[in-house]
Amino acid sequence: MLRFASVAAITAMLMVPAVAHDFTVGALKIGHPWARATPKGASIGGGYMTVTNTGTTPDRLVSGASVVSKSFEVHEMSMDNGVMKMRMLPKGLEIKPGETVTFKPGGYHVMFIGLDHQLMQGQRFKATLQFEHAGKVDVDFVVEGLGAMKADSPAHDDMPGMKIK
Ligand SMILES: [Cu+2]
Repeated sequence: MLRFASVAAITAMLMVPAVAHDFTVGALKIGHPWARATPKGASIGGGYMTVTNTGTTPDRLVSGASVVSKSFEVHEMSMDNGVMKMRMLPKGLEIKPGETVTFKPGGYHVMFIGLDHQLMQGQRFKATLQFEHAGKVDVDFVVEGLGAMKADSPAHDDMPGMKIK
């Protein structure tokens, strides 16, 4: 009896349709926004996602805001005298027509500056992305593990994560 029940439970879990964690504004599609868990006391955190421009004209991620931080910046990582450095992009980042830009650790990313609490794996929080032409869009960031390199926790499939706000 037990054996049958556990097989049924596993099958049922596999049957749960993965609800896409994508957002759309104008011709832009934002895929799987995620953030890394932060160490205790950290005041900054990184955010990642993909942005696809399905339109025929360029657009630009120029700024944003989040419910977990005082400010939000768009950054790039670049080599400077053999040292990997991050730099704020004052004019934001262009998304060319037909292009997908991947924000990922070690590359382009957004920064949550002035965190008001520690980000913990499995949490989700609201942020607003501001694009030059498409305008504003509210998204949910899912918090992955400390040092995560990509978004792969169950919370990402909209299973019940601990919503911060
Ligand atoms: Cu940065």
